Amino acid sequence: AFGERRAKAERMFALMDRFLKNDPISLQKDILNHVEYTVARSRFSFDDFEAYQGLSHSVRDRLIERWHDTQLYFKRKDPKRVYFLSLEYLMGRSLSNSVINLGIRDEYAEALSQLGFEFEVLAEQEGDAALGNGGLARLSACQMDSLATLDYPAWGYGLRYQYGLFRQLILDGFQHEQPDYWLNFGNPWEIERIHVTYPVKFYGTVEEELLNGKKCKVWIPGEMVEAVAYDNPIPGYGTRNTITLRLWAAKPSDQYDMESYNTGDYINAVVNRQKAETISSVLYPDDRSHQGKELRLKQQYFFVSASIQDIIRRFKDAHDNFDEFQEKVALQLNDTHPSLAISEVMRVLVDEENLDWSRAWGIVCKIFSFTTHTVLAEGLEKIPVDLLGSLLPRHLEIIYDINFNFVEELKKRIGMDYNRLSRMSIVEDGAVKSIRSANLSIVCSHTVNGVSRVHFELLKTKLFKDFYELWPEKFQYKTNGVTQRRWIVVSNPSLCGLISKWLGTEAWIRNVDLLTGLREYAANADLQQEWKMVRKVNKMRLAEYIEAMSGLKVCLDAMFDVQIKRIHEYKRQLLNILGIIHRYDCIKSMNESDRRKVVPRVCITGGKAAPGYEIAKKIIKLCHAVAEKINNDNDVGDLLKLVFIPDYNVSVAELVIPGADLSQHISTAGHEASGTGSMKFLMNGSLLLATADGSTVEIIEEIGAENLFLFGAKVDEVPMLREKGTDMRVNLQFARVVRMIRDGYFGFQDYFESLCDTVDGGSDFYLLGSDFGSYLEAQAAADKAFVDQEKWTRMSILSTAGSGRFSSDRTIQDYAENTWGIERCRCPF
Ligand code: GPK
Repeated sequence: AFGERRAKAERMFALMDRFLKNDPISLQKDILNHVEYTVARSRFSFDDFEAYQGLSHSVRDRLIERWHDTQLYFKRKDPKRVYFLSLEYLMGRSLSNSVINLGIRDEYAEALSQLGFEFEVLAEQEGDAALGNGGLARLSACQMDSLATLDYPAWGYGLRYQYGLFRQLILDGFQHEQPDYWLNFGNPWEIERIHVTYPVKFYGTVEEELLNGKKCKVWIPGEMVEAVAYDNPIPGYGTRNTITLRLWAAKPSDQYDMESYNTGDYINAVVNRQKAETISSVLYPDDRSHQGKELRLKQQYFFVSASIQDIIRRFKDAHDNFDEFQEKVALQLNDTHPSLAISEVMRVLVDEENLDWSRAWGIVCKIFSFTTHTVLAEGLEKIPVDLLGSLLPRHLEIIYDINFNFVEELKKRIGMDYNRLSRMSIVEDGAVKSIRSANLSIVCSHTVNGVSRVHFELLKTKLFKDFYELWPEKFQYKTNGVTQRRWIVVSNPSLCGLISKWLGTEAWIRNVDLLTGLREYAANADLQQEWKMVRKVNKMRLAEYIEAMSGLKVCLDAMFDVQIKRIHEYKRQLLNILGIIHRYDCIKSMNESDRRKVVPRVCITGGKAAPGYEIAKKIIKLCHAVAEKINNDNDVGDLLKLVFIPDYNVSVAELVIPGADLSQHISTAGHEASGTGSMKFLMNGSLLLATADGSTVEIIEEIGAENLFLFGAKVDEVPMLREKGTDMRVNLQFARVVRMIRDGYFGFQDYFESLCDTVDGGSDFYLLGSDFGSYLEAQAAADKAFVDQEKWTRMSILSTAGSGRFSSDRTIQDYAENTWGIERCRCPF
């Protein structure tokens, strides 16, 4: 039988093209075939979008080839794998990234040009995959790219939301949210796996049964849905390795609701069935605040349960018992969102695989690692016990048991210190009894990671102090990084070419430490000249976009000053706007000759506010109100412009970041766990204007304090300053700009009142008032540096040259070696 199967496989293989060819003629053929047979358009008449579809399907074929080989190779080698569990991924577009990582960008460009198309134009046809909110979600995407490139045997798991992050529509300066039904136009980057499905259970009761004389728990579910896998191949750069991001979609379960069809109400039965799909329908758009919503908890369990079943199935395909489980499986919790995975693994091992509790617990403690992305206790997730008990009754029992054992152990270690015991308990006995997901994750993980050194210090001394004192060896940090493939090679091709030319190699694309080689040319006049040209081209691209979008013409000689990120009070977009008002006010009061000395600025801002975050929405409106005033003031002209870029997302970032001269990262010290936007700007040679927060402290170490504009209170000064409060009688400049808003200078007087209240009148929690003076000084220093273009360009080159440490390749290698214990597994070409 084996011989026959083999002969059949050989026969089929002989019929196939073994490897798709990548010469321009073959590529043209493949694109046209896809236009005709996949997209079903006539090859004599198709538009740019259809050409994009044909093109991306031909790329997809090439991805699949490598992906099959990689998966087969992993299967044969059976290495320890890391499973990255994350509820959010901000992938953005895939086309350019894929052809670059496959190493066939130029071949495609040529093939398309022979067909009368331009690669860039077709690439613009693609919509973003926005299955996440902000930094945390984009970090997952960067890390997937690094995992593939560094040949690590890794899987990403997540949810296939039908609606990604809302689209931001600005009407009259106010944010409106529109649904992002991103799958409307098809998605060539995923492969539906109709046979990879798992049942996921909810609700019901737990009963005790006797099995072979042993008592065991049986969960009788009240509802069941099916999880279907959608695989997104992630190609590495300079390697054949192509790993899997497996996203789960919810479908009605056939097994479960056969019953309801016998009641005669056929229509209602079908309609009810369809409700299962709501589980994976929409991404929660609140960056970091979650209020114990049932649907959210269902999403978390749905994706965790399907992933764990998949992981255990894969393990059991190659092993007959669990002895080696911890040698083959590492589970990474991206924040606490997937923390139900802990109780799920316990449940499967104990209730379904019949392991003893203590053996299962021994395994759990060796496989989980947890990364936290927050600084604030308020940011920590809590699950109301009532909610958990009704949705997942068995999991609640298991978590109670884990907590009981933990607290007993703790009493032996620290005695009857009730305050401390209650702080550390996984169960919180408050007005609403709840599960502290972070405590659960710390107790059950072998390693807890922070995302920058400053963050790590705060974890040890504040947020997780009690746990750090108990288990200091569990705590580590891995400073975040971003992928230079997406953030230089894809988004800034001219800079990419320039770097390779001066380094004499493209090797930095896989080994980013080589960027330091640029340092020796930082003052070289030729490099400086070419560097300025590249920057100008990118500014032009951005200026065109701004004009197309808003009708505003901006001057290319002005300093492009950018702040783009999610809108949050702690990120202090308001400080930026107050600074702009101050600049405007100064210009207004100048005479002609003083005006001639002003360095012209184009201030560019953008970002989404969570739909329910009122103050953040007011900040967006204020930005528009101020822009309206400034941009229409003839006294000001080109000296100052303010633009809000609507609907900020990954592809907008790819356009904006390379065009920035200056970028702002100005959170109140001690509030930004890391920050990753700054790293993308740094790589692209934008100078930073920043506070000593998050990863900025490490950026300073790499590039030197003289190469960025630093200001504001330090982490350890913040509590004292908060106590003191801002004295408006001393802080006259600050008082004046806030007064202008209060007096209705920009209109909407009543609407902005509560926004002004957050920074004056003694509250000013984020210290805008006390940092204002030094903020203005840093801005003045930036103006001064900009006048000296030679100095500015040198600083810009040194920024790129010092950005190597902030590659996600470094972060991922550190995780692999020091947290997951996995090794590279490179599929032969
Ligand atoms: C942190 F807690 C959270 C969250 O819910 N969402 C999110 O994007 C960010 N983050 C931090 O705010 C950044 O400082 C950090 O760089 C990023 O996560 C990645 O670690």
